[in-house]
Parts: sequence; structure tokens; C-alpha cells
Amino acid sequence: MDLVEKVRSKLRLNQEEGEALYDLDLYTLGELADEIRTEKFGKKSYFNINRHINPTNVCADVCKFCAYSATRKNPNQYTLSHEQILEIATNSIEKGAKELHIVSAHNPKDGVDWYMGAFRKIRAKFPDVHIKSMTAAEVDFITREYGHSYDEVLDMMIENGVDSMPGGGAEIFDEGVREYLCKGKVTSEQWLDIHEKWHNRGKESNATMLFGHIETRAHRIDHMIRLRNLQDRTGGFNAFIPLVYQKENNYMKNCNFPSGQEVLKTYAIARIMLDNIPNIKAYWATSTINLALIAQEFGANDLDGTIEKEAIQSAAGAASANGMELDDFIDLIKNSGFTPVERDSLYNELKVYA
Ligand code: V47
Repeated sequence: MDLVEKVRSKLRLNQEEGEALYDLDLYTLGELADEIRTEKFGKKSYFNINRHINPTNVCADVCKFCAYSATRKNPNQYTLSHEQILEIATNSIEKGAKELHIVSAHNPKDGVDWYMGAFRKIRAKFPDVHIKSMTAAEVDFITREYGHSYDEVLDMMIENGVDSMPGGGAEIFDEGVREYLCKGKVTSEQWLDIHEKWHNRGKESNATMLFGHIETRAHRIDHMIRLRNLQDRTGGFNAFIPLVYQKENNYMKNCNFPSGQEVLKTYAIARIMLDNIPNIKAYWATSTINLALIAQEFGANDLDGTIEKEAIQSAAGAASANGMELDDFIDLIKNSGFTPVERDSLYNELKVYA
């Protein structure tokens, strides 16, 4: 059976077959991914009204791709107080945000209670807002820095009001590439272990993949297969988010910056390979909004959200610092031929903009 037939027969692809998908032409791949997307979601494209908050850029880890953390290239350190975090949350929630996506650098100056205290205060004031916070890299950092186990940190997160975990910190699971990208940070095995423990608590999370730097196509397929294996066991991943590497203001040179075609192929292949992860998110902050809209025809069914403020990708050159106005976002999705559907953080539909 040839590869195209195998995909159409919904048979699972292995590493070698995943790599071979890249050799198909873009239109064939797009068609295959779109058939799967359309069967699952029709013309619906999901988004949420969210606010990204990045409470500190002081970081004990050194990732070569990062332009956000305070370093020689970015000497402007900051750490928000709980009051400042609460003020940002209050403003955004008053304007309609339903999700707070809170991601910090790994700040050795703050104790566990700085993290947990912030969640506790937000939860006390806003019982209904969805708190998506603590990448597996942050969980791992806290255990290393403050002597807790993964189980203790995950339980503390739940006690203090965290609802779901974002997909950050996954980067590329291949150990060789990881050693170059972010030596010393959470390992691939630990990243997967933390998500498995979180899922085993009945909680959901996302998974990212940072691509378009020094990794090969084979590394991307390997990354997807490792996620697919965990998802077979837990079913806890909501969305897979390929993050397109942004190349400004960091310490990584000589990268294979991907063409638009390569990015679209990667979305389409994610849709085909990840037969057990329901949502493929084209995170417009890294793909650009134009490519994210096209990605809707290449397997992606989710565009993240309005974001409001974004510090990590925009520090590295992305045009996402000020998010997107809700009306513009809805118009763009409509004008691209899809039906915008506002969702909550766990993908329950809230409003269809027919
Ligand atoms: O893990 C850092 C990435 C991630 C760069 O779960 C970069 O819904 C591109 O995980 N170029 C954090 N990316 C952001 C993240 C995320 C984003 C949107 C939605 C969700 C979700 C999660 O940002 C890090 C890292 O891979 N990142 N630097 C860069 N130069």
C-alpha cells in the first residue's frame, strides 16, 4: 500500500513513513491533512479570548533560542509583584479574557510561594477564570531549586488553582539537539513524565514543538511520535502546537530558517501523525497571522487566541507584542473561509460566529 493510501485508510505511520510524508508535494499533503481536519471539525476554527502574562524574565537556565530571558543581550530584568499580576489579570478579565496563560522564566530569586501565591490570589478573586500555567520546564525548575518532588509541585498547583498546563518547554525531544539548545533544562524524559503525572491527576495539557532551527525533519517526526506514545497511555493532551523558531536577539546562529512551505508541511504532517491529539494549533504569534490562516487548510483547526500581550516570541522578532483585537481576529477567520468558534481552554464551544 502506498503512503497516500495508508493515510487515507487511517493507518498509523511509523518514523520512516512520517519522514517520507515530507517528500510528498505540498498540495497532496495539504489535501490529506484537510480531509482529516474536515472530517473532525468541518469548517470550524477555534480560538479563545486569552491573556498571556509573563511574570518574570529572570532565568537560571540558558536556552540558546531564547530572547526573552534577561541576559547580556537583554539586560532589563523584571519581576512582577503579586499585586501587579493581579492588576493585569483584573484588567484583562474585565475586558473579557477567560483564560490567563501564565509563563515565567526560571527565577532563582523567587520561592515556590511566589508562584503558588500568585495563583491563589487570582483564584480567590476570579473563581471562574481558567488558569493555564506552569510549563513542565517550570515544574522541573522548582523541584530542582526548592527541593520538592514533581508530585508535590503538581499537587500544589492544583490546590492553588491551576487548571491546565501549557505546552512550553518541549522544544525538540531529540537528546542531541536538546543538549545544544537548552542544556541543563528539563530533559525530554522528564518533560513527558511531568505531563503524564499531570494527566494521571485527571488534568489536561498541551504540547509544543519548537522547529525551524538546527533540527532535521527526522527529529520533528521523532518528537511527534514520543507525544503520540504518551497520548496513547493518558489521552491528556488537548492540542499540539508547532512553534516556528524566531531568530532575533538570541544566541543561536546558522539555523535552517524554514520556508512557508516547510511550515505548512509540518502542520499537515502533525495532523496526519498525531491521530490521537484532537487539536492542531497554528499559533499565529510564531507563524504570522497570514500563514496561520492558510494553515487552516493544512490541518490546523485552532489559532490560539487574542493574546493581548506577548513577550516571549516578540522578544525574538515576532509581531505579536500587542496581541490582536477580537473583531479583527474574527473577521480574518471569516474572510479566510472558516467559521470562527470561540472555545474555552478545554475546547468546549462557547460561541459560533456564523
Ligand atoms: O517553550 C522561546 C518558545 C515557548 C522562542 O500551551 C520560542 O497553548 C519561537 O509554550 N522562537 C513558550 N519560540 C510558549 C508556549 C506556548 C505558546 C502558545 C500556546 C501555548 C499553549 C504554549 O516559547 C517555549 C519555547 O519553545 N520560544 N523562544 C523563539 N526564539
